[in-house]
This record gives sequence, structure tokens and C-alpha cells, in this order.
Amino acid sequence: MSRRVALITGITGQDGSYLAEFLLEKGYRVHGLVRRVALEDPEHHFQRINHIVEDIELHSGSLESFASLYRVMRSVQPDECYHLAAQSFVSYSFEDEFSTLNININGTHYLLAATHDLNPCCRFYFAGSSEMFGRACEVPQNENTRFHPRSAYGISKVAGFELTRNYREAYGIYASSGILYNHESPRRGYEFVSRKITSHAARIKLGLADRLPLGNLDAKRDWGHARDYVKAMWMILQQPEPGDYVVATGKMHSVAEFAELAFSHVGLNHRDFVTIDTKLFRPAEVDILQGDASLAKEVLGWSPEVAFEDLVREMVEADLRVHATAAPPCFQESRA
Ligand code: NDP
Ligand code: GDR
Repeated sequence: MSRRVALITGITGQDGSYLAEFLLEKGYRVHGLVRRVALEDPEHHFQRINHIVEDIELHSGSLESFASLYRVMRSVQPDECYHLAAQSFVSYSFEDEFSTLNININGTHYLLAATHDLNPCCRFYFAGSSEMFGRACEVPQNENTRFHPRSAYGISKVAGFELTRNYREAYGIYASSGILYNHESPRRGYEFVSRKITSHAARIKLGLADRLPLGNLDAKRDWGHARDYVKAMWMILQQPEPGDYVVATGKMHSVAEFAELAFSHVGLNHRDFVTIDTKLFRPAEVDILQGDASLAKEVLGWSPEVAFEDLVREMVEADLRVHATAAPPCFQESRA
């Protein structure tokens, strides 16, 4: 039997790298869309996929270019397309609404249009987000909860979600969305609060830093492990009918609780190191997100395997190893 073919956009990101590993283990031929700059500078851009780069096939393209997505779709002819690439940092979307909307909305539209034109039997996955619920009108949120996005990022994800649904309804494309809540791992980008906290806890423990500036400590999120969540993406595309699913742990913790746990893991009290930087507050915050993944459990048979405490521990331990052996990462952020 011939191997199934998957195309992953955003393969160099956290989720793309775990999904590529997962699909390779399942016997797929895995193709990835990467930006040209990444092909030119693999040392920096392929950190998350270096260990599997010989097993996958990479194609250069950008979400900004319909022509490049069309060319890649025509050349790969995937059975399944996982569209994960995006400007994914909520905070940055306040600084550059225009590029966030352009990249996230047009990129999704281009890919759906190319799928429809060239490969209408391909199963399409869209990376939706709990940020679509934003100022949620109910807790926990499920597939029927009204959207109220609070950032250009959230708006772009609502648009991508609606485009995906419309390609399903108007053209009969097998197109599904996962509405995923925050998921983290040792491969998380340093700009996100989880990795910012665990990397600082490790660096402070190792004497490489002495404080951790944070913004809103009261925000509450439903945090899971990325490895569990990429499995849900695959399960969503294995259903007989396309559909949309909330993927979440159903448990909520504040940013302060995350920091408390991470620092306690290295024997420190977060209160001695965390400072509040008002620049890191967002113009419009999402205060509470908690998902109800009953549908995913019932229909997909999916449930999260990694508990919050184990996730935080794994990230802190990984960061202790990273910072004990390498130069600390350099990143700048003006907003949270
Ligand atoms: P990352 O930020 O780690 O990865 C984003 C990926 O998108 C990278 O591979 C990046 O490439 C690529 N990308 C960005 N802009 C472009 C572009 N113009 N053209 C081509 N590729 C581009 O995100 P995650 O892995 O965490 O998330 C995956 C998806 O899931 C995203 O769409 C995100 O919005 C969504 N999501 C994530 C959640 C989470 O908690 N992680 C929760 C809900 C949804 P490069 O390496 O070159 O920058
Ligand atoms: P989020 O993740 O916006 O939920 O989006 P992030 O980790 O950036 O923020 C979570 C919460 O922490 C608060 N916060 C800070 N955040 C950052 N980044 N830095 C800080 O210093 C800081 N201090 C407090 C934020 O205000 C916020 O409330 C992530 C991304 O992966 C999206 O792509 C995805 O769609 C959603 O999760 C679900």
C-alpha cells in the first residue's frame, strides 16, 4: 500500500515539529512548507526539526504568496494538509495588525483556494484557537460558544475558521478546524509566557539572570502539552465527516500559578524574582479561557495525557539543560 502524503505549513514551529514526528511514526510521507529564509539559514530556523530533516521534504513558500502555495500544493498533491503556519503571537498582533491579518487570513484563503482548485479530495486542517472566544460569554467554552475575539490575531483566526467552514459547505471540501487552547512544550517560543517563565526560572537558578518581568499575572489559561494536541489534529482528519472540535484540558491556571510552580521546581520563590512591567499588559486582554473538550472525547476518543504539573516540570528541566550548556537565548519583546 502506498504511503499517505501530508503537507504541513508551519513545520518549523512548535506544533509543526511534533506533528511531523507523529506522522512519520504513522508511516506518512511528510512534506513541509518553509520560508525561503529558513532554507537559507537552517542552523537557526530548523532547530525544532533538525533531527528529522533527512526524513521529510521541504518546499519554500510563503503565506503571503498565492503563487508559491499553489506551486507547492500542485507539486506535493497531499492526502492531508495541516495548515499551522501563522503569525501566532497575540501580543505582536497589537503592534502590527495589518501583517497579522494579511498573513493569517490571506494565507488560509490562498491555501484553501489552491486545495479546491488542484486537489479537492485533500483533507484540510485549520489551526483555530481559543483566542476566537476572547471575552468569552460562558465558561467553559464549547463548539457552540459565541466568538468575541480581542485582538487582530483572534480576528484573523475567526476569519480563517469561517473560510474553512465555508469551503466545506460551499464546495464540499473535507475541511475541519481544531479550536485549540494553549499548548506548550520545551519547543515553545521564548516570547510566550510559559517558556518565558521556565527559561527565566532556569537562568535565575543558574545565576544567569536575577529577575523576571511579567505583565498580567491574573490571566487564566487552559494549558496542555503540544504533543497531546498534535495527536488531536490528526484524529480530527481521520473522521468520516469533517467538523470542528474544541481541544483543551478543561483545567485552568493563572500566570501567577504557572510561575509559582516553575520556580518551586528549582527550589525558589517566584515572588522574590517576578516584577511587574506595565508595558507587558495588552490593550485588550483575554482574562479567562477554559475549554470543554467533551465532543473531542466522545467523537475522536481524544483526551490529554500530560498533566499541568508534569508539563511545567518538563519545561523547567529542559531549560535547565539548555542554559547549563548554551548561551542564553536572546529575544526582545516590547509587549506581553
Ligand atoms: P509557532 O509560532 O511555533 O509556529 C508558527 C509557524 O508559522 C512557524 O513555522 C513559522 O515559520 C510559520 N510562519 C509564520 N509566518 C509565515 C509565513 N508568512 N509564511 C510561511 N510560514 C510562516 O506556532 P505554534 O506551532 O505554537 O502554533 C501552530 C498554529 O496553531 C498557529 O497557527 C497558531 O496560531 C495556532 N495555535 C497555537 C496554539 C498554541 O498554544 N501553541 C493554540 C491555538 C492555536 P518560521 O519558523 O519561518 O517563523
Ligand atoms: P496567548 O499566550 O496570548 O494565550 O496565545 P501567551 O503565552 O503569549 O500569553 C498568555 C497570557 O499570559 C499573559 N502574560 C504574558 N504573556 C507574555 N507573552 N509575556 C509576558 O511577559 C506576560 N505576562 C503575562 C498574557 O497577557 C496572556 O494573558 C497563545 C498563542 O500560542 C496563540 O497562537 C494561541 O492561539 C493561543 O495561545 C491559544
